[in-house]
Amino acid sequence: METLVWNTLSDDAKRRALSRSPLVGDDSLAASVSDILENVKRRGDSALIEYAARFDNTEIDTLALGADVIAAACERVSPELKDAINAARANIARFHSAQQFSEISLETQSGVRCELKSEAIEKVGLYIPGGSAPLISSVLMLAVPAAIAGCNKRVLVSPPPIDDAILYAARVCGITDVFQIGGAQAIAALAYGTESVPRVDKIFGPGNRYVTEAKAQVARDTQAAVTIDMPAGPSEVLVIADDAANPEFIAADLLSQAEHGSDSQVIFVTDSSAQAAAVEAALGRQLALLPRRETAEGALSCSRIIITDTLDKAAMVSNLYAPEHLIIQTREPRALLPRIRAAGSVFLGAYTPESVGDYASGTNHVLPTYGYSKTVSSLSLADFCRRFTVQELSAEGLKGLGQTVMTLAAAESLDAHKNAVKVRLDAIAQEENRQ
Ligand code: HSO
Ligand code: ZN
Repeated sequence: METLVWNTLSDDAKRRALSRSPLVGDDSLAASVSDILENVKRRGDSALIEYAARFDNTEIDTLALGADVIAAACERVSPELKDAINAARANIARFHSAQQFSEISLETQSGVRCELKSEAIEKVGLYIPGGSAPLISSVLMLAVPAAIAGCNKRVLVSPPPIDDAILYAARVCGITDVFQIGGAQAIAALAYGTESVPRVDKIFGPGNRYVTEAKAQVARDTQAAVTIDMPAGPSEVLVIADDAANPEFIAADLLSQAEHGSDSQVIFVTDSSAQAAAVEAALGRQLALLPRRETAEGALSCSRIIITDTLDKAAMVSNLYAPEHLIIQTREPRALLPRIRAAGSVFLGAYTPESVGDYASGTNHVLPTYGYSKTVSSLSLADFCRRFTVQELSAEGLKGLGQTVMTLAAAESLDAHKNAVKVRLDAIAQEENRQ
């Protein structure tokens, strides 16, 4: 990993030190995704079956997985893995149940009542990637809050063949609608609906660049009226540590993120050059033993070690980068927390590896990447709900507020608005005169 000393860098070099690799999105990607969307919109299920053969090398004749197929898959999952899935599910459920919205109802002034309410999104689509690492944990991170929020229709899609443990995780979360479709075509099916796949209101979940591009395109399609969870980029971690931290722990955390993909980015910030050297050495040792060494090496080649003169500076560097995951391994990790302005999820202390949040502590692992943690929040129960307001005025309330509204409406030259108040105030005055 490249090692940089922060206060020797020019402004430009500082920017480069915290830059991410450009997202690979080109015109040809956009065009092939839009072809797939069109094809699914036009031809529905038969297009999806063709794509399964072409892109997933799987001949299928039905898209939906029946309860019998799911039950048989669950039988094949080991008791040990089932226990782990159940334990993780319980913690995720505990943390997300505690996020229940509490309604607001108050009078902003006498006779003017305003309320804030929340309702579950009716139909949600949950995309689970397939491939070399079946993301069982992502099923839990999406399906648990969807169930707690009360989303009526929860549709899970994943490329065929779907891993048995993914089906088990879906079943323990009460998901019954499972379709073996992946890639951009799965996003199209969720956005537009087909003969067998129901159309949904919001699409969640990670995916490759085709999936990400498809989510972006359907979200822009006003005809589809579908929204997505959040913008997605490669996964990343930033670790802040002082000289007291264990370099083996730090290296292990950096590698746990690096093994996700060669486009993942890991950054290590420390106020100790001895620690920087110790972590480099530990990385070398641990990397040699990793089955996904090549992937991790790819990620490390565009990752950095940054040396700052103080831990406060390290926090400032982290805020500039706005990482998806931030791990703090210092003598007093909590003391640094008030300095942290932007991070998707923070892991405090020597005994809190990112892995616990990835799987089982209870927090959600769907987090803003690519610097979006400056404005976008960790996935939570609120993402499966929509909020709306209610207001109710008494005659007294309108008498108290009416003039303010009429003055503002007149200033905007919107006479009909003013009139909607005036006709009522006149009626109230007439009624009062009659009494
Ligand atoms: N670190 C990933 C989540 C994950 N890790 C799933 C393991 N499985 C992105 O936050
Ligand atoms: Zn991970």
